[in-house]
Amino acid sequence: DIVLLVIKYNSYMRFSTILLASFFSIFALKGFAQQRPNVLILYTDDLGYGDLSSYGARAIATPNIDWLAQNGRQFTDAHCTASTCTPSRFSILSGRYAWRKKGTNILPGNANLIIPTDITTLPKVFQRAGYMTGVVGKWHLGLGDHFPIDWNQEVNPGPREVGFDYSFIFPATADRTPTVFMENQKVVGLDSADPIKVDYQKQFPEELTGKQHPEMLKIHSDPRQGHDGHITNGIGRIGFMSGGKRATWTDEELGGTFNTKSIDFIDRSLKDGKPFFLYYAIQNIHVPRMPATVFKGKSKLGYRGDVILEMDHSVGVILAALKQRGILDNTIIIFSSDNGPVLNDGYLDQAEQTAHAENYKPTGPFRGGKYSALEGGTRVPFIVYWKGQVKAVKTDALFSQMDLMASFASLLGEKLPASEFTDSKNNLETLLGKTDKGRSEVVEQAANMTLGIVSDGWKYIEPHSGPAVLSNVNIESGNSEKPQLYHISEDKAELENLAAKYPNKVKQLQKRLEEIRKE
Ligand code: NG6
Ligand code: CA
Repeated sequence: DIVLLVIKYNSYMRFSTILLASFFSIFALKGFAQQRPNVLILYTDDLGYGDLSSYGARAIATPNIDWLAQNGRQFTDAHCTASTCTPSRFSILSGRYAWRKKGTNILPGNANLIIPTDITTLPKVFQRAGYMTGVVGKWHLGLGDHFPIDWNQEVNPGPREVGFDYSFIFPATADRTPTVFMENQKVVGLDSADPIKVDYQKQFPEELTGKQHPEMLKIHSDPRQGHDGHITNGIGRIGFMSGGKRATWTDEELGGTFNTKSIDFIDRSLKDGKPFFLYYAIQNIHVPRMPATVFKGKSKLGYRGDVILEMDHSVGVILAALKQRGILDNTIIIFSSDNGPVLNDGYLDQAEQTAHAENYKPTGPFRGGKYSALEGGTRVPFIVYWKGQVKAVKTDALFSQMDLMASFASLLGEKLPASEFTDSKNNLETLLGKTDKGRSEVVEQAANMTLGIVSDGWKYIEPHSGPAVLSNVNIESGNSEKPQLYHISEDKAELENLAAKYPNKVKQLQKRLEEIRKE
């Protein structure tokens, strides 16, 4: 009897174990899928190191981003790869230095896609791991593969071919035509009776431009800097455009629209039971700075300050949405910027005057800014939040946005193909605060293609001709005919050129830069 009982018991156990096991394996997989963290990158445009109260700004308060900084890991030495937008975005998405590839500098609004469609990208790493991937906001990486782009059809290749399941973007910048939204690579609100044409050389006969009709403008462009082409919503743009009257956006609605589209995307991923990867490329605080009406006049810093407040509010809206859905704790949030700050970038919006009056320094302790080879060009705010996983401790570790690809691949157990060269390094431990050791070196790219290298506390900037100050934007370029060497860990503002004093250090860094160039 006992034997029989044992046999019965055993077979019962075996059966129920099989049942339980199959139940658990389905369940466990599902559970695993649900537990894998969502990843949200909040990538702002032209936000400087000194533009956040958590990074020392006094004339402005950014409570939502500060909350991320206080409860997450705040980097003080993190870099975008370039001091302008297109190359930095190329790098964060492809894990490669943009200067390795021709034609990756600031793109016009009618350029073709510059990210090859056959390479591994940051969103493709997430796709391979079963994530739903999306991009919302500013694209500025080109669209299509032939010229001219037909804006009245779906434009391929684009974000989808780069690895995004969903896209809601504007093609280039807010100051470039075409001033339209595109959802999954089709213009939103397109009217076939009013087809869209874009040109960057010549004006369309029926078109009104800022140059000819300044009386139609609600914000004036700086005559030295153009932005006097097509008029949309009382603002002159770079480039020309005809048609698409119903499709053109209103600048004041950009922030709210992108927030809504981001949250809709998050909801779809929840419905599908998939973790999400969202690259939310917030269009603020790039020119034309045209805050939502409720933010106009809210800061002491003119429209530039107002759009910082609006951008911070957007972060708050997204945080609240995640919290409401119970997924804030299981979402890794990264906040950063694509290049350093600029006050006058083409429109007379009082940014310079108000900053001056408030003794406001958008680059914080650094010199230079957007376009520059100096540190203000690429050292940007960088915050990582992940509840319970990332300790709320500041770090001085050197970090590059380009490393997100290899680091997330490591987190997700995805291998980057060995045959494919990338510059992206697995620095997951640095990202998540397991170590304070960062990269040993990083290359910085200026708008004029000057390269600099930061290595073990030193920075070398290669000689380059050109003015020391970019007069239109009033930013120090970092140009010098002579090699520059700074002890950057001590001399943050790059005030004392030590090249003559340490010629061997100069040689060593020159050599290293050449090696990296040839990799
Ligand atoms: C510059 C524009 C500037 C801005 C920038 C791109 C002029 C004189 N200036 O060429 O206004 O649009 O390109 O900014 O045209 S970025 O953040 O997208 O790199
Ligand atoms: Ca930018």
